[in-house]
Amino acid sequence: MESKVLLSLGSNLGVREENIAKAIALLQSHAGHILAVSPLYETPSWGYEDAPYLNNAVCLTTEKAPLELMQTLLDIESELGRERSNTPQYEARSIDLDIALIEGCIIDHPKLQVPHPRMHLRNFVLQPAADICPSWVHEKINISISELLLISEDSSEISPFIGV
Ligand code: PH2
Ligand code: MG
Ligand code: MG
Repeated sequence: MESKVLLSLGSNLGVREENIAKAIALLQSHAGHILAVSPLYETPSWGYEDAPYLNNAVCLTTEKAPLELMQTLLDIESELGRERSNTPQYEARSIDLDIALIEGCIIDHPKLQVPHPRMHLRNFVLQPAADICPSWVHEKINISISELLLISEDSSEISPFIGV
């Protein structure tokens, strides 16, 4: 069965826009069919002190089951040089690929929670998501992405990324 998925992409290590472009190419070949890609945003590191991120959002359809899709995302992260230490704290990463939403789907599994439990609190997820799927209704909160952005209490300033 095909499902529609909203992904949040982020990078704050290395050549960030290259990492994100390569991730999108790998998503297209390994994860599913890409429907929409949002613009890139420069965003301050949320939740910890670190270099600023580039973030964007991708909407795709996939034949993969959620845990299988998650494994594909982890494989793409490794292929792009993502290194993970065993600490629970956030750390700089070349690429982070998170499942934000799966249409009509709620998952509470030890390895995967959908909707992503913090997506509605983060402008760096909501703003790019609002660019490509503003009317998608959050499956747990029952509020659209565009409305979630309007009522968001995240005060972080995110700005369109112009590049160099
Ligand atoms: N990801 C995090 C933690 N903090 N901050 C920004 N701006 N963008 C991110 O993608 C991000 C973050 C954990 O995955
Ligand atoms: Mg993340
Ligand atoms: Mg992640």
